[in-house]
Amino acid sequence: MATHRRFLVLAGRTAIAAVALAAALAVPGIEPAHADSASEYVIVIKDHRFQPSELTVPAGQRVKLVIDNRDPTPEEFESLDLRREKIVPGGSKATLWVGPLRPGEYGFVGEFNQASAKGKLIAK
Ligand SMILES: [Cu+2]
Repeated sequence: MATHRRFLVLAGRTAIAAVALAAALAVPGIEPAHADSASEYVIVIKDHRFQPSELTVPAGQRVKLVIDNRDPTPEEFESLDLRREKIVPGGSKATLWVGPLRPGEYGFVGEFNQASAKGKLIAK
């Protein structure tokens, strides 16, 4: 009986852990309900350059970035400042969320073409 009860306690803990894990894993997929096209910013990659290379976004709120890679080759959007990196295959778009950001400048590069693909986000 004692063994059985211990099993139930363990099973209960495992279930709680599983639920907690599922919740934790689900978090990156949850986007704020208020986010819409008003807070969406498009950065085009063309000829291994970002257009625009400087982009002003609102501080203090989540910002949706759409990286539109119009080159035929893949690029990796990478920002140590924003702690983001994302590979964007040639001819495709990728979405990433950043922020809420403190006011300031946040550099980013195209890791596969760092000589030309450079830019920064300015949060105001
Ligand atoms: Cu990288």
